[in-house]
Amino acid sequence: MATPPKRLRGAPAGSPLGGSRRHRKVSIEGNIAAGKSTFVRILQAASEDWEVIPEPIGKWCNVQSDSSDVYQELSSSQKSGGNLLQMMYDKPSRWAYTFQTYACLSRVRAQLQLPSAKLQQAENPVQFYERSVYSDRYVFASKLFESGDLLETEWSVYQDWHTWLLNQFEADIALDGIIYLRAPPQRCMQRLLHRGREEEQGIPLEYLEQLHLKHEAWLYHRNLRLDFEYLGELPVLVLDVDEDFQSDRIKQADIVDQVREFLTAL
Ligand code: UDP
Ligand code: D5M
Ligand code: MG
Repeated sequence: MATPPKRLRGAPAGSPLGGSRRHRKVSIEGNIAAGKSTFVRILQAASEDWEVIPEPIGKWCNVQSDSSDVYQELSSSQKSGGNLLQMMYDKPSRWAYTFQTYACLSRVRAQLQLPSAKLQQAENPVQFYERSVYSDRYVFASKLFESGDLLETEWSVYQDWHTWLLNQFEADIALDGIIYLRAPPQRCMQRLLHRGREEEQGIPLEYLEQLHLKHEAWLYHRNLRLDFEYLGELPVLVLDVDEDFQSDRIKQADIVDQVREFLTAL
């Protein structure tokens, strides 16, 4: 199911960030362990014109300082800022805000990433991101505020800088479309356990259910109040990924066809 495009966004043709040919920017959204990374690997292999920017989860699990002179003199234990993902799951009331600042910084960087030289030569270049600055806010931060892990003041401060920052960068980070990988929370839980990422082993089904409702309101029912005007009109392709697609070549080909069709309309 795809909603029709109402308005074109993204870096204008000829902009330094857009390259000589204007590339499309599409975010892949979905619950934890819905299958986003698996999905983008399939896209990466499907076309020379498509480039994937993965979620920087490695950075969140091993936070590093910068490469200043002071940093060079630190011992390796001093250098490691720790596993922020683990810290957030262990004590969300302490670490949720810090996590949101770092997640958003990584995503802004990702969404500003210039297309590779190869992509700049492509006929119909597309960059796919695993999640976006918008899921950070409308799925995770919003949920963490509702559960009391972000305090009222933290949530206000977060929204203030998030809106300001994205408005400053809008021309360069704006998306052209979203692909929503839709799966029941129980299926995501099954995949999460199968993946076995250590930091996530204590996640209860209830958390996935809450995140699912956020995704549904935002991308399926589309009745979430959004602070960025263009976002409400952005084309969304909804793909049902309840059934396994990782080991089904026919399903994968069908998914790629649906993505191609979606892209032609952007
Ligand atoms: N997975 C699966 N079948 C699928 C898609 C994914 O078994 O059709 C598995 C995948 O191998 C991984 C887990 O589900 O072990 C979560 O997938 P992924 O990391 O792609 O999810 P993400 O968190 O990135 O959405
Ligand atoms: O998502 C990677 C992991 O990171 C998963 O445990 C969810 C978590 N995550 C991602 N973004 C956020 C924000 N903004 N807040 C809190 N937690 C977040 P995966 O879906 O497994 O690829
Ligand atoms: Mg992933």
